[in-house]
Amino acid sequence: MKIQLMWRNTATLIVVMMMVMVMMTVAVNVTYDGRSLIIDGQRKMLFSGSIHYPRSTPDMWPSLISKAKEGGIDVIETYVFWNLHEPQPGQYDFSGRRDIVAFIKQIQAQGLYACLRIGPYIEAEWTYGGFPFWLHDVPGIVYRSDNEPFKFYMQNFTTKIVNLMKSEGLYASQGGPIILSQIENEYQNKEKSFGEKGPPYVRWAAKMAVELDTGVPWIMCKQDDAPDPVINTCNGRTCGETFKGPNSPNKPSIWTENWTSFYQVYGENAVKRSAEEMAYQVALFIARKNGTYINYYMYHGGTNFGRSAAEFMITSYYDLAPLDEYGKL
Ligand SMILES: *[C@@H]1O[C@H](CO)[C@@H](O)[C@H](O)[C@H]1NC(C)=O
Ligand SMILES: *[C@@H]1O[C@H](CO)[C@@H](O)[C@H](O)[C@H]1NC(C)=O
Ligand SMILES: CC(=O)N[C@H]1CO[C@H](CO)[C@@H](O)[C@@H]1O
Repeated sequence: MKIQLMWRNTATLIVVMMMVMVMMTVAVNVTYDGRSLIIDGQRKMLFSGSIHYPRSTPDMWPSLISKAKEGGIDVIETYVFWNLHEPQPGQYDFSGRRDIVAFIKQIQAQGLYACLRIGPYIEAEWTYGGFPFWLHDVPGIVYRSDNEPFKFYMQNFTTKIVNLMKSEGLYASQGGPIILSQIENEYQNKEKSFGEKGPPYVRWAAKMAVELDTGVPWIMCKQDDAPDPVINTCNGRTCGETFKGPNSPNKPSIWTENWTSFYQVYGENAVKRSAEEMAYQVALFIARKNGTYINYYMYHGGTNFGRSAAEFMITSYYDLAPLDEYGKL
């Protein structure tokens, strides 16, 4: 009896110790140089895949992520969807499909890294590009420009998300899975329309993000002049040909959106892209552009539920990605 009890206590102790060891988070240092991202002193060649948490249901997340892992993916990339999280100013919602913390923790549980693309303007074929509609009623607001009311709300939401991630210990610098964050999104495409208000906005956005002190690098996609230390990255089908390269010899070459297919609009055909052609472009990007991080956009597209799709978009999103709308290979 006594021996049995001792044995049981010892077994319990071992189990508890193992649980503590698993839960003990080890801060990981993420830096970069001209060759690659460097994680804990090791150079990394990373393959990443986009999965947007609100385009599937939480019960699908574990299997989507594990199938991506089986497919050789190291990093899951997702946008953050402002209008889902702040439907009214200051009223936040992180329930159900909006539970970004649970999504990131699932990525961590499966031993993968995460790239958090906060935007908070994300486009993403999502209604209003992710902006909550109430922004429209803020007096004097001009979106995505050197405009005080806009900058106030952009900083407010970005800070909210960064603080949420920090409070859950989700940055790699805290032992979490997030190794990169993104600010803005393909802004250069639109920058000219803002005239002289464009460049100071880019500088402000970069500085604001860096000052949030996440302990991991920031990126700006399709922004050739991303201010230091923010890394400029490439989006497109043929970055192995088109990317002008990092804007400093100290920044690595990163491809944040490699379109595996394309979004489909009403009345048009699905866009197919062969695995061979994509593999060729990835090889070119590595060989010619010193590429060390490649993200497949999308790895799983999923569903535009309710009225969340942008105009003309069908409810199915990137159904021809490696995982189809329902998560099948
Ligand atoms: C965001 O703005 C609200 C007021 O609308 C304020 O209560 C809150 O503290 C701000 N949050 C941050 C992180 O600045
Ligand atoms: C790739 O790296 C080599 C060696 O560091 C450098 O000479 C070259 O300019 C780089 N190419 C690009 C496209 O950045
Ligand atoms: C320039 C361009 O075509 N950009 C697209 C990149 O991909 C995202 C997501 O598919 C779209 O939102 C952009 O319009």
